[in-house]
Amino acid sequence: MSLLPRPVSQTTDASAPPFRLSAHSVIRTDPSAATTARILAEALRASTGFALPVEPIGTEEVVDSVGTDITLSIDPSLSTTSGAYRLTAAASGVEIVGADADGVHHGTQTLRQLLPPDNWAPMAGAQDWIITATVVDDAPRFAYRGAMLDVARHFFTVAQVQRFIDQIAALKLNHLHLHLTDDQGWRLEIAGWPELTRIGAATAVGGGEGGSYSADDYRAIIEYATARRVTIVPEIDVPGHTNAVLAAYPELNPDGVAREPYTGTEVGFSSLDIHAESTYEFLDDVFTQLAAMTPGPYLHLGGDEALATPEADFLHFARRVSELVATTGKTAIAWHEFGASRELASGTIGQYWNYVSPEHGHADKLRSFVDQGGQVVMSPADAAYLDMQYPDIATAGLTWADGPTSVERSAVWEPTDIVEGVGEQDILGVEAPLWTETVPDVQTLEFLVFPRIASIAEIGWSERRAPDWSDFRVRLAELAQSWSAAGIAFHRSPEVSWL
Ligand code: TNX
Repeated sequence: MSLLPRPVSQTTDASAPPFRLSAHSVIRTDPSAATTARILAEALRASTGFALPVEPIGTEEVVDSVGTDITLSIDPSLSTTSGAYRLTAAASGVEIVGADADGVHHGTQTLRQLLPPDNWAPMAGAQDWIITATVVDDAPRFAYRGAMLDVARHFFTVAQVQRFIDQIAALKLNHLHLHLTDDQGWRLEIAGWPELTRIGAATAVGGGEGGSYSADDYRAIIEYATARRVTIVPEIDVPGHTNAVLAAYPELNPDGVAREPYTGTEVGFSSLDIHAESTYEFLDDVFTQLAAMTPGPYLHLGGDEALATPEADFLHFARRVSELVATTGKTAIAWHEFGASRELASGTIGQYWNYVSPEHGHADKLRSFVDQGGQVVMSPADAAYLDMQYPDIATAGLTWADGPTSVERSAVWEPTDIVEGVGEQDILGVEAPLWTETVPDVQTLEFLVFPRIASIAEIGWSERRAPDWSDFRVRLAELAQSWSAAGIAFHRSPEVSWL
């Protein structure tokens, strides 16, 4: 099997005896990779039916050494790049050495791509679990490789988010941005603000019942993600996209009157009251609590499409709120509109959503984050947005970002070629967002996300090269066999010769 994302190097020796996973195989692990070992063992037990005990390295007995073990270890001297690993598969066993715990985790994802795709199928039944003798040396290009899930327009349960985490982690993505609030819903319980979830969470696009995460739910998502080396990036979108808050708390409106709940799909009509001190007291409480609940380094504060906020107010707000988030000890991330302010908290990260060829003004706003000591995350809407329609079928998705997005278009863009003056060192990484105005359920989610999520994985992970669609589409077809085995309802786009 070939690999996606493409590794730094892979050598394969078809003439050497292969590795064979068996009923005698043991997973041996360095203590600091024990969680990764447990997760690997649980997955492979489910498909192969083998016992696959997890044991510490160094407890082997000579009689045990039948050459079918998988060994996970950490060696910081392997590489200074977090996430780097080396995988060696031979008749004598599989060795995965990570530069750190992330590296071991990524190595186990490579292992699963090298095994027959049925290792993703529950109870796959008897077969030859063989890997051709191979050595993979690998490391990521960008530190931030993300997907975004909008749980505000339509709500997704903890179990559904966890399934999504498994799916992105398999592609070596390591950040999940949760868009937790929007006009149509507020999805996270905040102590002392019960109406946010009592009123603000009771709606969704199209009039569905909505939903929200309790503090325990949020913790369950965080723990699940952390075990899979995925950092949760929570977003509270302000000052626009705030109708749900304004419906929940009349006192946050300039006229003191609660807004009507909203279940449509327009954007740009709501705004917090920029001049009321109560707005900042509210936000201080929300972001302080969110920081305490979130182990990752980032809090996303939105900032997009604040079309109902006068420009001077927006600049004032951007300065204050980026400062307020920085005060929590986290690094703020904002959509690139915040770059209109030249007084952001130093180090604020900008997330770019305009096109691969920037329209007027957008590039300047992104560059402003770099000028102010921050990095950027690239999510060009016409290539990276997962909620755009496919060209061949209009059942779900939007078309505003230069029409439908083909799988090829999602795969062939280069992050450093978009905004002049924003180069490799300025780019923290890439992210593919799924907005969910047209996504009411998991089936639609998987249809839009797969296969295009593989493109962001490759662009974020693999070394820069001239895009090679003909090579990518062949590896994509192989990868999709594991999606079929896992029961993922991916879109069988006519651009790819599915196997
Ligand atoms: C724009 S681009 C939005 C979202 C919508 C999305 C739909 C950006 C940061 N915001 O509010 O859901 O388009 O594609």
